[in-house]
Amino acid sequence: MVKTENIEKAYETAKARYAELGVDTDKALAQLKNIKLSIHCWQGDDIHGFLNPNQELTGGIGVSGDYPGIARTPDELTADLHEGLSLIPGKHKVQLHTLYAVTDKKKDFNEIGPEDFKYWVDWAKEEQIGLDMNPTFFSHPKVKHNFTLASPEKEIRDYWIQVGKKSREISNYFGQELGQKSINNFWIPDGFKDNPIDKQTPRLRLLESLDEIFAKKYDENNTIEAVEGKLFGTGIESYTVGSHLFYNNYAISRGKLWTIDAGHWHPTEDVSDKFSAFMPFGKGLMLHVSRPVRWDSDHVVILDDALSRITRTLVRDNELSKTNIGLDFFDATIDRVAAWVIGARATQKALLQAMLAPIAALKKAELNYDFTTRLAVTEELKSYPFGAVWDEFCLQNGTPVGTDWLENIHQYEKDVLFKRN
Ligand code: RNT
Ligand code: ZN
Repeated sequence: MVKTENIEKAYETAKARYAELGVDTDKALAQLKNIKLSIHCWQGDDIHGFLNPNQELTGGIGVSGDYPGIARTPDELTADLHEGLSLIPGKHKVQLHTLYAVTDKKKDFNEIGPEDFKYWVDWAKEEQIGLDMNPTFFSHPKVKHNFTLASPEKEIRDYWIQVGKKSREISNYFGQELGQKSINNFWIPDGFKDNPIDKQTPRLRLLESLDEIFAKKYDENNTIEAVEGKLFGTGIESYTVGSHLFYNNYAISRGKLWTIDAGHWHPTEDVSDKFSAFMPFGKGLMLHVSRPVRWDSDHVVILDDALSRITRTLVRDNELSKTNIGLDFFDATIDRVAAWVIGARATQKALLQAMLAPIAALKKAELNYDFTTRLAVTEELKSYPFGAVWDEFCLQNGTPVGTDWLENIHQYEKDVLFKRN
């Protein structure tokens, strides 16, 4: 067990060290407390959901691993989320998918509406958290040859258009009931394994389908849509209808949010470099924080360079108020609850580290062409005692410090997860 007195001593010293640079650690702690992450429910059950859990996962995404304790029911998933959230400092949101509707009737995706998410809204009220939404356009027989909203068949498109419209009702319901804006994130898998003849018409069909879904106006204080593009998926390597440029243009021309998933780009591309190019034109961003290992592998997020670049950019460019930070990874080789905790805490650490910098002074140095100072200070900052400030954040928010939370996980495995199989 980490001793409180040691945390406090270390924090006082760290605070003094940062103050020498003109950085106010208390201010950073207060700022971090205001940032809600959108925790993805699907890490808890390998994206099975409750509507058709035996259907194979499609859309070119995949989960590997068979760690015991997977959540199989709404009560199991919410219990696991509750455990995970208790180990992540601060109050957050949870993102759902159509797949996670809770109903005892036999319902198809296009029939799922707000009434089938009452279970989640009641739970969110208890937890005092917000909910975000994602319409599900995969793992269903109506995905025909990898096509949904851009399908050449009107009947297929109409089916998925209905799913999209329903998701907006659901997201609006979340916003109304929980008193905080619900982001409704659209990602579709549509594309071709091999080189298409016609790259234009599928994109025109997607455009038309989206416009139809979004025709109805909702109060944006309750719900707003975000659109998520992709470079490729497994089995959809040659052409993705909803490419980045397509959705970038769509988001700007239709006043939607643009979703940037950290795994959806060429491995050497720095996604953080896109924020400042989009923001002057766009309404805001949704992020899917993820860790691609050589490809869009959706590994659990860790405090690495790619993550730090994302959070540093958001902090330095003042983009936090227009950015919704969601998580999107799935790993079943480790404890699924721990995966949430590791990924969320890493994201918060990266945010905090970004805040603990003399940003105004560095901007001034840059304006004065003093690139030496810029490089020297940012390098020195990397070994400043940021860990002590993070520990203090955990302490102040009543969550376990350091590796102490692992004890809770081991206990939860013993009491709950390992009893499931
Ligand atoms: C897929 C997208 C999408 C999904 C979730 C489950 O490549 O990243 O966000 O991961 O909807
Ligand atoms: Zn994503």
